Amino acid sequence: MKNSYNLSAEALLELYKTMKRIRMTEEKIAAHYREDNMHTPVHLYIGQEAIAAGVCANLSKDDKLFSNHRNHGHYLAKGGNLKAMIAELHNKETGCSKGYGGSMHLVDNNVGFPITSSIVAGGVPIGTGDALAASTLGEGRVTVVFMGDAATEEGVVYESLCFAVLKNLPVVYICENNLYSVGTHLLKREKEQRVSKKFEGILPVYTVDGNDVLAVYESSRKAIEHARYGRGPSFIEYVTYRLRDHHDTKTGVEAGYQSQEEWDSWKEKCPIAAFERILSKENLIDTDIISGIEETNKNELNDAFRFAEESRLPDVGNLYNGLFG
Ligand SMILES: Cc1ncc(C[n+]2csc(CCOP(=O)(O)OP(=O)(O)O)c2C)c(N)n1
Ligand SMILES: [Mg+2]
Repeated sequence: MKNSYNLSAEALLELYKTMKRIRMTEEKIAAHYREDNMHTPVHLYIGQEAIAAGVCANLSKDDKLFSNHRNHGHYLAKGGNLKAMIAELHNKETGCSKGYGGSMHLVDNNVGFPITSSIVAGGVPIGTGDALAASTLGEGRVTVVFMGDAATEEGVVYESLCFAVLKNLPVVYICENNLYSVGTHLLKREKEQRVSKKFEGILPVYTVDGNDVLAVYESSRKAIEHARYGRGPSFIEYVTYRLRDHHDTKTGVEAGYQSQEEWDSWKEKCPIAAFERILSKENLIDTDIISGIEETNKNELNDAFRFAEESRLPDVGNLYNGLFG
């Protein structure tokens, strides 16, 4: 049965569960990071969960997602395996990238997660090339490329967008504008706070509240359908904020480049708390249901960490396997 949001109760709850699972995973990673068992930088996704959850709810496993350094949420929302992700962060052979990649290089062909580039904007031309392959081979699938606001400052993004338009490729570019590149605010780098403005005139662009999971779901649904039915690429800018430091577990306030007022105002706009209010108004959630979801996530996370800790490191003899040569 559909409600006023035009989504079934199950679909709404699924969006909530995905966000909650990502948040709890990131919090657990943060809590264990200082123990020094994860020899990898971690770029936490806390505060941005609505984007991965809303976009990926419109993708099938065959659709491909090209991510960036902040990829944990993208991987989980795309159907990635939690145990394999946590093992990868521990550099274990049971990791989704066999322990070779660490946090910034999650790869899983089982769920349409073919490569993750930590070069800012690196995934944009690669994803565009993948969309060319999908279109040439008539595969009927869609490619989604995630990038940050700073990635839009790289020339290769213009080249990729123009090429995708020229070839009418089935690709959706998702920009998570969290206002920062490491510790530098967007307005210290660019004249405009709306990064999609730069691409107007190249392809259809949209700017959407990235902390509103329903707005994310609906806007990406339209763009993904547009691409799937041969009507070409589009670019969506989701405005959001990360509530932790660029690649550490503290906050940007503690790191010294975000003001407490700014951080507080975005904490107020937490995408999960906002959606909880909507779901409880619709009588779809209550404290018991939330506790049940939290309990499930907690158990699943404990299992995943145990699995990672008990797994073996990769064999040094295999170091050169799986490389392009
Ligand atoms: C080409 C390149 N330049 C610089 C870096 C160092 N670097 C890593 S992440 C990052 C900031 C990226 O910001 P943004 O694209 O907005 O993504 P966010 O971290 O905010 O999610 C930078 C400058 C890099 N990895 N690649
Ligand atoms: Mg950014």
